[in-house]
Amino acid sequence: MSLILLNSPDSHKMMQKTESSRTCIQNYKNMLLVLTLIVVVIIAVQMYLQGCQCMMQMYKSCDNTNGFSNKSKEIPHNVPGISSKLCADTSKNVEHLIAHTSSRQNRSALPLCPEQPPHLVGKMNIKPTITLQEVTNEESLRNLSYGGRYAPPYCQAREKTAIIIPYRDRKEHIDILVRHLHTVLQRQQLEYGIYVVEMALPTQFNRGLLANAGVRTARGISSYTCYIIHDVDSLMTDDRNLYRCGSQPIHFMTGSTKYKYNGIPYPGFHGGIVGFTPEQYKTVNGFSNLYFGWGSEDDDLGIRVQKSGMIFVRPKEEIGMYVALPHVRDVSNQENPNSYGLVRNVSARQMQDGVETIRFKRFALEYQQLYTWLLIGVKEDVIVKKFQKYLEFPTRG
Ligand code: UD2
Ligand code: MN
Repeated sequence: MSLILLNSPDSHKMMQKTESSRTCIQNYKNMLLVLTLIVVVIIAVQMYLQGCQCMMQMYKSCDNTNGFSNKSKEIPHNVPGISSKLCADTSKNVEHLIAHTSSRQNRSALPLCPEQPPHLVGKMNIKPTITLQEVTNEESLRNLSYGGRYAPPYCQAREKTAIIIPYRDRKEHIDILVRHLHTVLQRQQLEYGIYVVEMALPTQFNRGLLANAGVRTARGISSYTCYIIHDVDSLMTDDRNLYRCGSQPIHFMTGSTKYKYNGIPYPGFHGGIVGFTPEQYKTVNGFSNLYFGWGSEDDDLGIRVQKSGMIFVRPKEEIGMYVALPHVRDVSNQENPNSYGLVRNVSARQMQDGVETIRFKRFALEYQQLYTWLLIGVKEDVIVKKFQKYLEFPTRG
């Protein structure tokens, strides 16, 4: 049957038709192929670009800062709970944070929050025995974004504050403090982020250096307008003590149960909680990095402020009262034998020893639910080497 058809004129026409429809189908197939290829290329380029971004964020998260060799880039084995996987996990959180930040890009359309936050309660009933249950306000925790960040939903905050908490091994304290802060700072209508800055063992604790590392990290994450360095064990008792900055550096504490609510222990006292604008912090060059162990880094800071032509201001006495959570002296924060000498030569080293010259290695940066956690490592001998002559001042007694 097919042979007969082939020889007829009709069969010729049909063959031509079949041939042209084949060509048509072939063209169609080619077009589809080209289109698919284009889509695949677009997707691949996008994935590549995203990959680069993640790698950059991962690198940032595990970055080391100033002066440490590449050899010391690995996470040391003696840091409890830290593994190299942490960096990958951290980068995931960074993506959330980026997504969150971009969803906020239209904040500038909101009206400015009122000068006086309308929902403040004034004096709060806080006791040194406060429990986790008593301090927890679920709603304030639900409002948070990754890394313990918050911005008022209906108005533009007047201040963007980074709370920086030098920290080591005070789990009960940090759990209570951050919950208390989230409740109060949201009532104060601040835009804020909380940074818990921890120092890896075995180095003696260094509160000033941790504050500087916290500022360096926070300023790389967002453009804060106010840095507040905060003890882990001090809770504000009056929410009119606004965590904003001013034209002069602020010492927020006018008294504490630690000092029997009896004012500050001496006139030049600047311990507990202090606040600086980025410009002020830069001008005084932050804290000294040389105070390993307990004591006097706050006095050094007071001298820096004074030598820079500024003064520390405080809120009204009744507003600046704090409750101190009880503790004993920490084993890895023994009284610093060099502090007596160091506070006597602040201006000689102020500009070479501070936030801009700090040397530390970033072991981890994690955007946790209630705060951003930073773990750093430092080498005391590397840090003090250049300043040895200042440590050799005769000690007390
Ligand atoms: C006073 C000051 C404090 C600081 C210190 C001397 C007050 C209210 N505070 O605190 O600002 O000048 O003297 O260095 O007077 N930390 C840890 N883990 C440690 C050690 C310290 O988390 O193992 C942190 C924590 O944030 C703590 C802060 O460092 O609140 C100060 O250390 P402290 O509480 O042991 O010293 P304290 O109470 O004498
Ligand atoms: Mn304390």
